[in-house]
Amino acid sequence: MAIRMLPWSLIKVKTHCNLCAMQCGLKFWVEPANGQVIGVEGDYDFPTTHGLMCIKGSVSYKQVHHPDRLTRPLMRKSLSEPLQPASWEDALSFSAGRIREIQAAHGREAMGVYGGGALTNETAYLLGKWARLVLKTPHIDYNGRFCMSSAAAGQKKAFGVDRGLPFPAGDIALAKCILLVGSNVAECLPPLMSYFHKAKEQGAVIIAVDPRTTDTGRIADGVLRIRPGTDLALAQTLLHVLIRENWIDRRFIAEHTTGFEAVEASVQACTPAWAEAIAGIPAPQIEETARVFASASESMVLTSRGAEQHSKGVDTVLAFINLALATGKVGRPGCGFGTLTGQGNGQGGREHGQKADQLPGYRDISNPAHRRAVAQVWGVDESEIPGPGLSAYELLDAVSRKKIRGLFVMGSNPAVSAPKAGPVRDGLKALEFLAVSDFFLSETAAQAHVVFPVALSAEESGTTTNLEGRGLLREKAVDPPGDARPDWQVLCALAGRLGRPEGFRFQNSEAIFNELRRATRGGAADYSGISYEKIRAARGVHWPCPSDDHPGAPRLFEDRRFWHPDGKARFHALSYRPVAEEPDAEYPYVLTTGRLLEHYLSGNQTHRLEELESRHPEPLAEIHPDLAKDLLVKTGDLVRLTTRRGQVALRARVTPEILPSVVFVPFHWGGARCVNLLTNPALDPVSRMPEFKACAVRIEKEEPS
Ligand SMILES: Nc1nc2c(c(=O)[nH]1)N[C@H]1C(S)=C(S)[C@@H](COP(=O)(O)OP(=O)(O)OC[C@H]3O[C@@H](n4cnc5c(=O)[nH]c(N)nc54)[C@H](O)[C@@H]3O)O[C@H]1N2
Ligand SMILES: Nc1nc2c(c(=O)[nH]1)N[C@H]1C(S)=C(S)[C@@H](COP(=O)(O)OP(=O)(O)OC[C@H]3O[C@@H](n4cnc5c(=O)[nH]c(N)nc54)[C@H](O)[C@@H]3O)O[C@H]1N2
Ligand code: SF4
Ligand SMILES: [Mo]
Repeated sequence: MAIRMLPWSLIKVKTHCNLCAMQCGLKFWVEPANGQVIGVEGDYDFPTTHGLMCIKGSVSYKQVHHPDRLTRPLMRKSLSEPLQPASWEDALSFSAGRIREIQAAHGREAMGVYGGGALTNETAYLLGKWARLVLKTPHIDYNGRFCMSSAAAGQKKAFGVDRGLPFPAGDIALAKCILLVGSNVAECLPPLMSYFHKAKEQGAVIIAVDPRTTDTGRIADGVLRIRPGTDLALAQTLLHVLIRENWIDRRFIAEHTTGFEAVEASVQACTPAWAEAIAGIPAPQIEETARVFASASESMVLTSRGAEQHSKGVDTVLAFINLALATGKVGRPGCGFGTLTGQGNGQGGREHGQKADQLPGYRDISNPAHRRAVAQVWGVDESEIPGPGLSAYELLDAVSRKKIRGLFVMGSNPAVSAPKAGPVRDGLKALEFLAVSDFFLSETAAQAHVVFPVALSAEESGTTTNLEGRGLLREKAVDPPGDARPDWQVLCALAGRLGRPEGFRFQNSEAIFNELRRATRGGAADYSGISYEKIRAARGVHWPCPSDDHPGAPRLFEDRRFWHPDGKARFHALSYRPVAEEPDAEYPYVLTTGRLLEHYLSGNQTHRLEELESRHPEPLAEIHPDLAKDLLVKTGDLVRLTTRRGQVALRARVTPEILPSVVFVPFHWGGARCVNLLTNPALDPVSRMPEFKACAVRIEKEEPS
């Protein structure tokens, strides 16, 4: 075997993985002679991940020089023509022309913008500013609506602030009991497992709540196999037991919270027998969970999308926060409630104004004082900033109803990731103008009139904020290929063509970040004291960081002061409600959806990498042996899944590690294998999160044709 020598001149550029919210610290190996990224290693100095990464991070650098990269703008006047390479000049002028025409004929609000949690803070900030000042439309939202919106709304209601983990990841290792609800850490945030392992070594009890026993469940001391969409009943009942046994901290409740009396009354009828009937978890397991949670010196509740992607996601989050508050297990190391953020910049992406109801610094677009603060930085009158717009699914639905006639998508692939994807795709196809910026041609970009080829994170510096609220810097390692440009340059160029260049003249992404710092000053997510230099020196700075000499705030609520004006956390009295679509005679099972280790979201970045694709080349429907027996199906056989919204045929994987009444399908595939052709867009009334995790499904054996 030939030994490949690494060039002596190899440069190692410190950066972070461009996929999930772990934002693993990596060093890209760059060969200076040809400006190629030729490898990667873990960065042992990055304090959150200590050199760890997952299989995706170990090969994701291969995106940089991938032959599928978009290197020239693509364009066509109508969908009946193929996309053709075009110059930037032509693509930008055509786009500006179409936008002008649409807005002249149908009003400003006929244009919509759809962003993503993968965008850097700089791009997310600029996209929000661009939608509101250049397009002057209220309709900008982003894919995080499908991701963190329920967790964010719950934390904001209860604590007055939303930072996914209000403590550093290292605190997980200090917990003695961890309730992990709807969270598959082992596949979705693999390096975070090191903290769970450490906690276990130090005697922690881990209880997972999931309809499946995943690799995460395998390290747990117990898995509560819950019926999808019933976590609220479990949380209510855990609180019932804590109160019944007097395992609550009345002093903490009196000093640091409000609203407990109403909550106490609201869980009176929530007995373990009641929860067993709803959630399918044996009553003794619920009693035991409450006992372990209460008796541990430090207990923690962590939720992820399994608990949150429901039409009652916010109430479910609030119910689990109630548990932490009632036991006083908040605000000291090893204790607390947290949500595990998903996308690379899922945290920063929801702070800087690409969400329909927000302005930078986690400000509220309906609050006059917040609007004035941002208007001042933008140099406009407050009245120039539009009000709140439509949420992500409602925006896509407005496309179907022709209320939105033109759409600009940056950093998302809704043709695969949106619920009820059939009508969403039809809507995208019927748009008068669709522009997409991406570095690979996604299923959404394939429906566009204009595709802007953009830089990957290795090709442009920019900041992200990881799952602990730590602002990070990804350093540029190489130049973008061909004519590809950073996202922010596309926005600035279009601003010029649309006659609004003021406020969109930047030399580099650091200049945008410096404006973002000013725009966030005084907001909840205050970045004003964070700078590129400071991040470089400290390997990240946690917000809030309100001044140059402030070190950042790894732990919120340390002095048990919460962010409501009175410093107290809020209990919320809740009442149980079932999933929007319960199984019945026609659709007798529950379909739930989620992730696999090897693929990332809509798969546009991972299907192209051989090492990942070969390990998981197709979506499999996980079903229990009892169900398989009834259907006369074995692993590898084709099954047809049918819901009220569509049909999908997939191969089955028979596994005892799922509830017999449930089918699990990963959502990383588009086309006819897209599970979102089946999912239910029933929305949470507060967060507008769709019910990705539970709908009624029929399953039949499909005879090969
Ligand atoms: N490999 C990989 N990693 C990723 C991603 C990826 O696509 N691939 N995406 C990133 C992103 S954006 C996100 S948001 C995170 C998501 O991270 P997770 O939320 O951990 O991932 P999911 O697989 O969506 O769901 C977690 C678990 O919820 C369970 N579940 C389903 N329904 C229910 C229910 O009703 N109640 C409960 N308690 N559990 C339920 C599923 O069986 C699943 O094991 O992962 C991030 N990391
Ligand atoms: N059934 C089901 N559906 C789900 C979920 C589920 O659990 N079940 N989970 C939901 C969740 S949590 C999420 S986060 C969404 C995510 O769903 P999507 O928003 O579709 O996520 P991605 O596949 O990451 O799409 C990002 C697109 O932007 C590109 N991209 C990445 N980085 C950049 C960048 O910096 N600039 C630009 N211009 N483009 C970039 C990628 O190549 C990709 O094409 O899916 C949701 N949909
Ligand atoms: S995908 Fe997530 S866990 Fe894997 S290397 Fe990238 S940031 Fe780390
Ligand atoms: Mo997500």
